[in-house]
Amino acid sequence: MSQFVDECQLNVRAGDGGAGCVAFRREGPVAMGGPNGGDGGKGGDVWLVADRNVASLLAFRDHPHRIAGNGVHGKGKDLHGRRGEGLEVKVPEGTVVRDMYSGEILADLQQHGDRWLAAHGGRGGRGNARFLTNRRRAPSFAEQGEHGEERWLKLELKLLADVALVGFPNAGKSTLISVISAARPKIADYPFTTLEPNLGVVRIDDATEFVVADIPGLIEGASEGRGLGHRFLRHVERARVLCVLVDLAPLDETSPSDQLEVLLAELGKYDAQLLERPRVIVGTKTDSADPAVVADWDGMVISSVTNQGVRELVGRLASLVHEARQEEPVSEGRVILRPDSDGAWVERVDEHNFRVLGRKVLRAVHLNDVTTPEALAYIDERLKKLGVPRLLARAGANEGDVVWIGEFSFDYHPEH
Ligand SMILES: Nc1nc2c(ncn2[C@@H]2O[C@H](COP(=O)(O)OP(=O)(O)OP(=O)(O)O)[C@@H](O)[C@H]2O)c(=O)[nH]1
Ligand SMILES: [Mg+2]
Repeated sequence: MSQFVDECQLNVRAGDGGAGCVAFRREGPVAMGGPNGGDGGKGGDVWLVADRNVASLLAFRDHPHRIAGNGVHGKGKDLHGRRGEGLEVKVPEGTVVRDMYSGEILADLQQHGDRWLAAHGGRGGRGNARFLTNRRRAPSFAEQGEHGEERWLKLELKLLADVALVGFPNAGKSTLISVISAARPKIADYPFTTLEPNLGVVRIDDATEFVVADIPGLIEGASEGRGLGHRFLRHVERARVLCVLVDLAPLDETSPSDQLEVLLAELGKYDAQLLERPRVIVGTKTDSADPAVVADWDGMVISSVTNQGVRELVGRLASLVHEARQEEPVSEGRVILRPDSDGAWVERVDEHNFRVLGRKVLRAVHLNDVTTPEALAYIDERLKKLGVPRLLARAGANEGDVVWIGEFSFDYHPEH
């Protein structure tokens, strides 16, 4: 039943932070005044937000990349760069987010409004004005902007039907779903062709999407377990809207009104609340039906062969689904937190190579210009504050070993 699980890959990239600026005030005759380089703006974050109007992961199939805006670089005269624009990616309720490589579950976005920070925007670099100290009157360096986080995610969704097609065997349910969605169930001119439910996603545009379930035909007595229908009434139970198909050209010539009566009775016997569910009743196969029968039928009609009435039916279903979604109570959206790994740790790569990990440590090197001695001294100070020398000593590093932080490497010199 893998078709009930929708899956896709999603690449999220947060914006890069803008770089800090190195600049100095000009004060009349004084060639160089104090530092006034502004900070870079923070890069935009990418959030995943559960939205009940999205029904599937189809939107990501062909377009798996989602990118937030970069922060703007700082300028002189203490001008800070603007923040990058954040991005909210709408996903269906019930979407489970995994890391694509490890498979680890990162978030479970259950209900409308639940949100999860998928990629952190890079911090903006600080301008040289921030590095002014008594000892450092004319700081000649500023921080780079931090790269925005980028990662591949795997999204999974158990599809739930918004609309259930209900009708006698052979009423044309599978044919209809094949016309309005990409589902391709088996279709044949004998009853009980469909043995397992089929789901199809009807996508009108980015904002309107719903899932339709084509279930095996119901017969009289289904609610007591006759035929195949009983097992599948569960799917009907969870659907927001019912679409009852009445065959206007039935093989056994059961009249449309008799069909409708039996179908509604079976639904009601299974669960009385199903009769309260919004529903559309539609006569099928108008193209091959007796015109007198069609004329007698008081309600919507379709032909999946000529497409007559199909567009109207889809529109009607979409608006009932939309109304039903709006009526569902919305609780306060939760923010799904992700474990914070701000601390630093050391991994031994091999005998003489060590790798230091942790967000703050990586930041200290990535944000800074590693080419000027002044900036290097500043990085050294930061690493000491974060306890990196102590961690290296504890991990067994010796004089002359190589220490990797991000893309940079340093020789290790223990403190005396
Ligand atoms: N002329 C005509 N035939 C149709 C139309 N819709 C379906 N049929 C035919 O009716 C027969 C049954 O259609 P299905 O879509 O398999 O019916 P079903 O409701 O899924 O049947 P079960 O799966 O057995 O419950 C097939 O031969 C279809 O080609 C229609 O609009 N016009
Ligand atoms: Mg069928």
